[in-house]
Amino acid sequence: LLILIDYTFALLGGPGSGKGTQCARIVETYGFTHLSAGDLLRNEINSCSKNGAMILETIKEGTIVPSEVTVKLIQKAISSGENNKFLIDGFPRTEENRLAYEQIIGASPSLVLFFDCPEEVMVERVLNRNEGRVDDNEETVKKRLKVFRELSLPVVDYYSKKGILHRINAMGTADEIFEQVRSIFSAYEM
Ligand code: UP5
Ligand code: MG
Repeated sequence: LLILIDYTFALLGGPGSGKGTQCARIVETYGFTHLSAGDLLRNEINSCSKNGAMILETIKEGTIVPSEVTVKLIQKAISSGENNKFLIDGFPRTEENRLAYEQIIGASPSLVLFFDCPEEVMVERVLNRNEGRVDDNEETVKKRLKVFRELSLPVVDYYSKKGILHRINAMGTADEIFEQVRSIFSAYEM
């Protein structure tokens, strides 16, 4: 199976760092297809799929769903995407995720945006969100931050060494953050 992808940009950052918010703006301005790994997993819970119960437990714990499950959902979403420009939001979040993506999809992101945000700001945003997410409580947020530090930062480091990482200061207003995103995209002549 060959999937032709023109651009795959990954957005990484801790819980509440603003990935989803900025993705919505990028979609509006640049016409990308937004694939949030977390949303794909939450859809699986709601559609009562065979993995639903396992995914729910994993998200409640703030740990990581087995790579194969997530990669297959992303692969399916890519093949039914409306265009060939994808924003992969919140994935890969472990080195194992990254390798599974490379092996199964046979590609890697062409650019990675890292939303760098102090932990206390992330916690405040998540706890104020009020969208009824099972993982938006103090206990789970602490676990999500720990997982981010221990498992996701090495992925950020990997892309940084590869020279495709752009660090974004994720503090400030959504408008200010989008200005930074915009300047990166304009360098790509998007
Ligand atoms: N907000 C946003 N920007 C703001 C700003 N500049 N100033 C003030 N407020 C701002 O933003 C969070 C909140 O802050 C919102 O209320 C927003 O209005 C406000 P949002 O844009 O939603 O941040 P985001 O980075 O998307 O935060 P999210 O909580 O979605 O990040 P996570 O990475 O924690 O969540 P995700 O959905 O990606 O994953 C959830 C769980 O799924 C994981 O913990 C894990 O268990 C599982 N998962 C996997 O196992 N594997 C995967 O590959 C992906 C997920
Ligand atoms: Mg999100």
